Amino acid sequence: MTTNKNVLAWVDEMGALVKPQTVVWIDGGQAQLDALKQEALASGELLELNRELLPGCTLHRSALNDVARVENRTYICSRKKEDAGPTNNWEDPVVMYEKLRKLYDGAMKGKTMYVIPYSMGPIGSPYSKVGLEVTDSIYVVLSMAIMTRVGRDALGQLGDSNDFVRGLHAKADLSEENRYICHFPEDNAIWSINSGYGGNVLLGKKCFALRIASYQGRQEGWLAEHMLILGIENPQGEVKYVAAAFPSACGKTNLAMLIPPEVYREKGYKVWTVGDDIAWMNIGEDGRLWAINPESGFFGVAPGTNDKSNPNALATTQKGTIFTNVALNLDNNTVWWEGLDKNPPENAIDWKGNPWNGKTSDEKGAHPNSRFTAPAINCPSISKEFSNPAGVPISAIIFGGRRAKTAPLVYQSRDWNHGVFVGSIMASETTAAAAGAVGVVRRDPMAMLPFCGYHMGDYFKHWLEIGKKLGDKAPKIFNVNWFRLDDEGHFIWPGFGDNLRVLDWILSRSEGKVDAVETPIGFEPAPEQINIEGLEDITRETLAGLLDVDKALWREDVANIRQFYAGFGDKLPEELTKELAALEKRLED
Ligand code: GTP
Ligand code: SPV
Ligand code: MN
Repeated sequence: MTTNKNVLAWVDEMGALVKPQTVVWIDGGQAQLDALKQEALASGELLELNRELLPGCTLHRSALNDVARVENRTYICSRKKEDAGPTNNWEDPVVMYEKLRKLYDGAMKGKTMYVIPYSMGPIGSPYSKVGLEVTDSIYVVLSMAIMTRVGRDALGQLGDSNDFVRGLHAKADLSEENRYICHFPEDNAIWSINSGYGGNVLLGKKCFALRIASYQGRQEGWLAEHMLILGIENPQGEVKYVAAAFPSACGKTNLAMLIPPEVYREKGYKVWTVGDDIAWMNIGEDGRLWAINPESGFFGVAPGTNDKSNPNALATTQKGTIFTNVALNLDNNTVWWEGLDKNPPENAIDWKGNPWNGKTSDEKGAHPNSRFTAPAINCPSISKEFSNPAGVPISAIIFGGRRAKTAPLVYQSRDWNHGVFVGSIMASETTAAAAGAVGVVRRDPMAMLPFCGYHMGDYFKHWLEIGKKLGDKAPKIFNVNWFRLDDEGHFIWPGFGDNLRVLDWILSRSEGKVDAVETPIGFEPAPEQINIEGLEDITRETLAGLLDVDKALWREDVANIRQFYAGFGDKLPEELTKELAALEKRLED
């Protein structure tokens, strides 16, 4: 399929290590993918769902101990420990390669090794990059074919170049003690073993498009970010784009596909989805920041997705989708998850593969991190710029987390450097997207804590430098929090489609069209500047509460940030230390 000597040599080298019975190259054609799907159906790796209701859709169950990203088994193996920084696990590449080689040795004996060439980003875009993944899993092949542009086109994009990311994946025996997700940024390499869960094994996604790409972006002067990209079309037909970074399971997919509230729809507002998880952003010839979505599908959280919260996501999953770890409704051979509707199936199989009665069981039918892998082209709100090689120009950057208190509904940073500070102090309650405790507040700068492939102090510096290059063409930077709770523990803000009301203010501010109120943490709308027309339970007073800045809480936060910052040592840019001191000062009065 290719004459690229670098590619051929690398595939040979991987084959010699894992010793498969056969090697199959993925060409990207439908015939081959269909045949592989049949093979997976025959072996039980995939289950076919109702052909009329969910055409082309399948269900997959991963091993019970393998249902989320494993951050404690994820390593950045740069030559120098310092280059991985305090937020990453590190091991010397020589040591790690040696250890892993033993695990991979013969790991594909008697099996097929699939070679997947793929492009992250539209074919033909100067911002796209090519990767190769070898794997022993058909589930991985079929998922990669949804999530990325696989096959001959990707090899065409690469040509004779040696500039490709080398991904080695083997499910091996799924042993937890020997599960490793290792990145070698200086070698453009990713080695993943003993997992079959999405974020650990679809190597184009977090491993390449964030961990390796963030490292590349720093060398080459661009940004690889954990951000959704969406376009907002106003009644005049002008579309403005924003990029937003929220931690895992904090609302990127939902925001990216939002349906405007009725008052906005009536006026002619529309929202267009460009990406739901990752943005690669380059400074364009016009000096502005341009973003592409390197992916071609959505690996979205299933629970909570329904025809009210996210009808576009639900529609996207109705054909050609792989569901992972959701419940199977035996009555009609469809899928179910918590929050899909109020009518759980009685005659079902839960995500673990056991008989399950949704009406009587105390257990969940779907895993909290169960997912759908769906083609982006299915999405009713997909942007016509989705595959534009140039990307889309970004007017505003939005950071946000899941905070019960402290962070207000929205605020704007004072300038770019302050915006970088706001991103760097992001905090959020942990979710089921990663193994470990859920609901614990942790600092998650730019939502990149688990995904930055190098020292985070250097990452902040890189952001500051990009700001200098962008100058007055830089997007404005904001922070949002949809997750403030009332005293009874309910979300105060309705969220989802109504988040457009906040985006509306954000866009007006980026265009300098509206005033704002200065607070110690940044600029906020006055309560009457957020359009609440048509919202039943939200009054001006509720909004005032949502926008309230509790100085005592923020002072506590400052102390916590100072501790967090201390971990970066002298790599922490002075600009950020200054911003922290200035915030503290403003909180004093
Ligand atoms: P990853 O794919 O892990 O990166 O997650 P994500 O950031 O795309 O999160 P997603 O949009 O899938 O949302 C995760 C959870 O947050 C779901 O249970 C949603 O129902 C919930 N959620 C999303 N948006 C909102 C919102 O505006 N308000 C509230 N209260 N919940 C939301
Ligand atoms: C996330 O956890 O942020 C995801 C899912 O988008 S995974 O691909 O598993 O990382
Ligand atoms: Mn994500």
